[in-house]
Amino acid sequence: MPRVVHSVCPHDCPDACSVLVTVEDGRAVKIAGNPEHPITRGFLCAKVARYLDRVYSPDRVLYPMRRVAPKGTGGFAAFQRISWGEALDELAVHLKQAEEEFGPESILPFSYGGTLGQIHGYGMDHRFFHCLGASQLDRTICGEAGTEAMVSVNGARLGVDPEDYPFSRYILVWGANIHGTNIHLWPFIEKARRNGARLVVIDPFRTRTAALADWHLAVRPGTDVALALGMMHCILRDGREDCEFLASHATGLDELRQKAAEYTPGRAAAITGLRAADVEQLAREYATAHPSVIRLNYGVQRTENGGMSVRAICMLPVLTGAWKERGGGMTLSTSGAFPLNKMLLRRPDLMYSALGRPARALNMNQLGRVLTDPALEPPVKALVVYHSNPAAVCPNHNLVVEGLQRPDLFTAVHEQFLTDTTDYADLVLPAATFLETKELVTSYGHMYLQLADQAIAPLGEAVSNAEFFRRLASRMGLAEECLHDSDDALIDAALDSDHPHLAGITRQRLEQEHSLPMAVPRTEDGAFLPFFQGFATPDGKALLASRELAEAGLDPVAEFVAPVESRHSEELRQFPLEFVPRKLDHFLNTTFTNLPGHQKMNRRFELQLHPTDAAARGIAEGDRLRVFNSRGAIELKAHLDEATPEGVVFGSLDWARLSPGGKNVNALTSDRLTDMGRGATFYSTLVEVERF
Ligand SMILES: Nc1nc2c(c(=O)[nH]1)N[C@H]1C(S)=C(S)[C@@H](COP(=O)(O)OP(=O)(O)OC[C@H]3O[C@@H](n4cnc5c(=O)[nH]c(N)nc54)[C@H](O)[C@@H]3O)O[C@H]1N2
Ligand SMILES: Nc1nc2c(c(=O)[nH]1)N[C@H]1C(S)=C(S)[C@@H](COP(=O)(O)OP(=O)(O)OC[C@H]3O[C@@H](n4cnc5c(=O)[nH]c(N)nc54)[C@H](O)[C@@H]3O)O[C@H]1N2
Ligand code: SF4
Ligand SMILES: [Mo]
Repeated sequence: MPRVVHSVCPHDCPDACSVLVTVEDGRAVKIAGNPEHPITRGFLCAKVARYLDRVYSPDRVLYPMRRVAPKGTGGFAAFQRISWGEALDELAVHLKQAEEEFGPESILPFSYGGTLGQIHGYGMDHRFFHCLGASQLDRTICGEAGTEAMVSVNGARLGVDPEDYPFSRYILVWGANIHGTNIHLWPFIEKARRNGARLVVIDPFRTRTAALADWHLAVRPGTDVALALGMMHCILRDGREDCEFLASHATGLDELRQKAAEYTPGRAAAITGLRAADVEQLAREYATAHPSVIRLNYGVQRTENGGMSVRAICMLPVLTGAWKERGGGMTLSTSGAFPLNKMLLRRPDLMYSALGRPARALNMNQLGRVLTDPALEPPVKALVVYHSNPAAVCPNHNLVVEGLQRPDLFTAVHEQFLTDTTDYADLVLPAATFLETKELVTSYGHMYLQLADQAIAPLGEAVSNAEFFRRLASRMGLAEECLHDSDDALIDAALDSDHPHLAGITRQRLEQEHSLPMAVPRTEDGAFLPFFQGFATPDGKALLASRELAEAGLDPVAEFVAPVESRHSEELRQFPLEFVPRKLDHFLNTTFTNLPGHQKMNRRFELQLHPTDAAARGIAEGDRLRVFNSRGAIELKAHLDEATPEGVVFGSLDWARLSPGGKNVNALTSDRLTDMGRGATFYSTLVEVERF
């Protein structure tokens, strides 16, 4: 008899879908979006709709393996199958050896977004490494610049509930690829449009969403701060600000006024590549439509200016008082609605028992430097990678590879497939997929906490992340009791909180109901107005000017600062094109890149450029191109498109081992960090292009 199991997609995606898995004789035979879930609404993205191709792929890593060929070679032939016992012994020996010779901080965990599950993604592993006293990983590759910037204005990671979008009359999608990365918001946007809302997209790339919008503004990458300040210039000049809301809900208006005065529409236009009339029109439309909502995602903040850009954008709904209305305000992340007990779940206090202090934190965006810096004390000697693919996703790829090649570095990778990173692994351990585990899942795009039931037994000898670290802790003889907690005990720890948002939410209830809305305060008609009662700052007011930023040497309001390389005329002459190495709509970062069905859905290995830039270089459609800068060179095929802004070119993220020439777009990106949040600056990259 087939049975239907309630699961949840834990991949790095704001939608956190409720997934129904049909299981027959222990095998998953069907996967579908839950029609009863208010956000999932019965459909999955094209990637996960084909998830069974992934679970049952003949390429799955199903057994522990030890390297038998030189580092840098991949494929199953480079490895020999061993038992879990042998694998754990080998790993334990290397961790102990590193600890004894160089201290526990010579061990570095490396994990990120393979799963956002609370138990397997960020639970038991943290306990394990804290207990050892291993280095911490500063996990800033994705959204830290934007998060810090948003919090610097609003005080919290809260935003408009997607279910309130239909109330909006003006939707400004700003550096967010809705159809690619947040598809479950689209039905709510469509509903708003049926109710008369206007949809405007600000994105240098003509995404599918931009093509469907009422208006698309192809801003130059990294210049959004100037656009937002230009809009605020017009709004303040025309007296369209909400004086009453500002008086009661914000500080720093005078400083903002002075700063915005500098950003005339003409100046904003010159920086952003838009027309002054566009800046004027956008400001007028935005400030006069009510309610208005801004859907920011993380595209804006992957630039050197990323923090300042998000900060300036966050000021817009404060200036117009948009937060007062249902369907008004902005959304970058809703993750602040889930106040789980992370202290109890992750046990950072264990670091103090191990070291008497917090362990050092190494920035994941600078993995190459971390692994190759001769001055780093202690050096990293053992690297444990799980649910991440650093050899593909980290900036400055060539330096990362140089580090991973080090013969004295021991690298273990817990994975579902042989990836770019396993090409450098000494040991590969088989990882379970989400169908094979029980998990607690939050969201950064909606307000439901969900529990995923295990649908099928792990394939082969695969184990979940939590189970991997439980086994390793036992093998290393770590007596700390909490390292042996069951998945249920971990879930209970996460839910063990008096926070009002978690009122009435227990594991038992989640086991029965699968998905529960967070108990955030709502108005009588059910609206969630995150900041109407006051912002989440110490004095309840939005900070339009920040003393903390001034102390850190940044502009206290916001300011456009040109990216480092474009300030050097020699660099600019050699590498005059701005390169945006984006994510693809039918992969998830580099997850799914190896599956033939998914590959067919994407346009891959292309450099999209404007016909004028192509003509200047004698490039025609389909030409083989060499794209290069001082960090590296890659090979792509020319795709000419009129919708590309002149001077800007686009590439996309893929596995390096599958890319022509064996290098992916991150061979070109730099490991410079964002102005706020120590984030990655993928979208501030300069290149030149020539025909092969
Ligand atoms: N299909 C799919 N879904 C995904 C992912 C995926 O790889 N594929 N990744 C997941 C992850 S990890 C994340 S963090 C989210 C991210 O979700 P998004 O933030 O939506 O994704 P990005 O592609 O980084 O950026 C969004 C858009 O910003 C544009 N952009 C780039 N630079 C700038 C700029 O300077 N200014 C402006 N205004 N726009 C700019 C890009 O062209 C892109 O279309 O998506 C998640 N969902
Ligand atoms: N050029 C460029 N680079 C980028 C980006 C970009 O837009 N452009 N985006 C950046 C962003 S926003 C992010 S978040 C990062 C993402 O970087 P990563 O978090 O490294 O994401 P993925 O490349 O998807 O790799 C995740 C890996 O985890 C594995 N995995 C999945 N589930 C599990 C599990 O449960 N257990 C274990 N052990 N393994 C699992 C998958 O097979 C996959 O190989 O990439 C960043 N890199
Ligand atoms: S990747 Fe996103 S849209 Fe696709 S199933 Fe998972 S949560 Fe839903
Ligand atoms: Mo991300």
